[in-house]
Amino acid sequence: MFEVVIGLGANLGEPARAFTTALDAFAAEETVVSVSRLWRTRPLGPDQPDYRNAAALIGWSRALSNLLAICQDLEAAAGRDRSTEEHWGPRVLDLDLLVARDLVWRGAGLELPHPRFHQRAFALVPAAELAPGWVHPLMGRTIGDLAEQALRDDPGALISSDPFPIALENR
Ligand code: A4P
Ligand code: MG
Repeated sequence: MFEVVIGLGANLGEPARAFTTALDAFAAEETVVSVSRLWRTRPLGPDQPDYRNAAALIGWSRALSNLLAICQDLEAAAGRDRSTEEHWGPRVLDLDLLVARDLVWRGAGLELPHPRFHQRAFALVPAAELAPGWVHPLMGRTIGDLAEQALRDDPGALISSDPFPIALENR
C-alpha cells in the first residue's frame, strides 16, 4: 500500500467542482484519507488568473503508474487538452503525484517526489496540512519545514484559504 499526497490545481472553470469530481473518483477506487483546505494562490508562470490549490492523502494498493493514468484521464474528462496548452499556463485541472512518503522513483513518465514539489508553496502548504512530519526523501527535511521555508522565501505565494467546500462521499 502506497500513501500518496496528490496536489490539485486549477484556474479555469470551476476548480472546486473539478477537485470534488476527482476526489470522488479516487474514493470510488481506493481510500481518500484526508483533504486539505482549498487555497487561493498566486499564479506561477505567465500572466493568468489566480489558482485554487489543494492536496489529498490517498492510500493506493496498485501501481503508481496506474494512479497517474487515472489522474490524466480525470484531467482530460475535466476538459484539459495538453496539445494546445501553454507551458505553466491556465488549466481546468492539474493532478500531480507530489510525494509517496519515502519512495524515490525516477521513471520516464513518473518522478517521485515531484521534481518541483520542494520549491513550491502552493504544493507544500496544502501537503503540510496532511503530512507535516513526512521527511522529503531527497531533501532530508520535513514537508512542514519545507512549507515554512517556501513561505518565508515567497510570502505572497498564498493568498487565502477556506475549508474544502463540498462534502465528499466515502471519505
Ligand atoms: N510526470 C512526472 N512525474 C510526475 C508526477 N509526480 N506527477 C510527468 C504528475 N506528473 C508527472 O505534466 C507533464 C508530465 O509530467 C506528464 O506527462 C507526466 O508523465 P503535465 O501535467 O502534463 O504538465 P504540467 O502540469 O503543465 O507540467 P509541470 O511542469 O509538471 O507543471 P507544474 O509543475 O505542475 O506547474 N501556479 C499556482 N499558483 N498553482 C499551480 O498549481 N501549476 C502550474 C503547473 C504552474 N503554475 C501554478 C500551478
Ligand atoms: Mg501536472
